[in-house]
Amino acid sequence: MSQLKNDRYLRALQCLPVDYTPVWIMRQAGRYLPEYRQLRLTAGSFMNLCQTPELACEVTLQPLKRFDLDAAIIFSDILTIPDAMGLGLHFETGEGPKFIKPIINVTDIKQLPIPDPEQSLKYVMDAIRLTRKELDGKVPLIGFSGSPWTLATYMIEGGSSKSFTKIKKMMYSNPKALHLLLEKLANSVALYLNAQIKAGAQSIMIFDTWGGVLSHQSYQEFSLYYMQMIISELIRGTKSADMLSYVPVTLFTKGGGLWLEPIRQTGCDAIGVDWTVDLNKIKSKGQIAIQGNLDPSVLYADKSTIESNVEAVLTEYGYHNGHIFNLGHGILQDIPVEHVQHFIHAVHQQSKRFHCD
Ligand code: 1CP
Repeated sequence: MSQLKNDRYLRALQCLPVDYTPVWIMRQAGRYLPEYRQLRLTAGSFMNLCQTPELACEVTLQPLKRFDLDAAIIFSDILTIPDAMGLGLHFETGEGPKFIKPIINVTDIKQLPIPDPEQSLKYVMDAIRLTRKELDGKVPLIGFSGSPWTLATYMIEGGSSKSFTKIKKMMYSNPKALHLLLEKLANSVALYLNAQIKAGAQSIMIFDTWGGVLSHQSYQEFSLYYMQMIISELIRGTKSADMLSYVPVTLFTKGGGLWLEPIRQTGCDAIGVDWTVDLNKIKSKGQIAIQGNLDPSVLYADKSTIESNVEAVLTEYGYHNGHIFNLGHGILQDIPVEHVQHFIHAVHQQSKRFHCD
């Protein structure tokens, strides 16, 4: 296995000293890049991009060819699991994801299989194996999954939602059925992530994009509980001087700023936070890593505004170890590519002074 040439991201995840703050961008491979749009056109569909390892690998590497990023994230989607469970995922042009067979009742839930990741999701593992080879130790490769709650929202709503009425109706009228679904998803996600680790993922991120729509109590019961279950089942290795012997886990609940302490108690290595969180107020800085949290819309601004907003986030985090710079959510699709360049450069340049011994 090749040596890692840039281990800043893995070091920051373990709250170890670094010379500058590592940065990567959620959804860094995607529609704001002209070369992505071009390849997506040739591939014919988004799912074809994901399911062809050579194409998924190429898309993963696209942002790294342009920018000095400190990590790569495998190009795929959180909805690969529901698709492998037989729900029939498709993307209509200009619209979000849709399922042909959404979950309607408990009978549907009972019939769902738990996918074998080396069978129906083998294309993800092949993409990881190929990308590790192509990266040749340049930066670490992140594997990922959606949280059970977030996956369940798409499976029950049948696609994207604003109000989450169908899943909330099930949550309050038939909580047992929802728990059965979440348990199946937690088992599937744990198998899927362990297979990604085995295939070569060097860090894991769990996207709980819709955990923030829950009440304080239901968040614990319907989202956090299952993420904790997954984390306890992951084969993460052991921490040692060799950064490659341990696979850290980042847990990101969008809108989860009020629940950082319960999130920390899941045993994750890093907490992803959105832009509503004041990094100044996080008490556990330096003990657990923090990823975030620039408002993605800041990247619409001019160079000096981007720089001053980067400076503000760095200053809020301060001189502690364990900061991974990122946006507070995915990059927006109409952000100019040069602005992304300024942003990454600004993080690297301006963060140096926060890391002097
Ligand atoms: O038309 C296209 O080209 C498809 C656009 C697209 C892309 C580029 C989708 C459909 N997914 C992706 C890639 C993707 N999705 C990655 C790639 C790796 C990266 O560079 O970061 C990742 C990590 C995801 C994860 C994902 N998919 C999440 C969690 C993170 C987040 O942004 O909240 C969610 C919620 C999805 C669902 C999904 N897939 C695609 C879309 C447009 C959506 C969101 C729909 C919605 O808003 O409900």
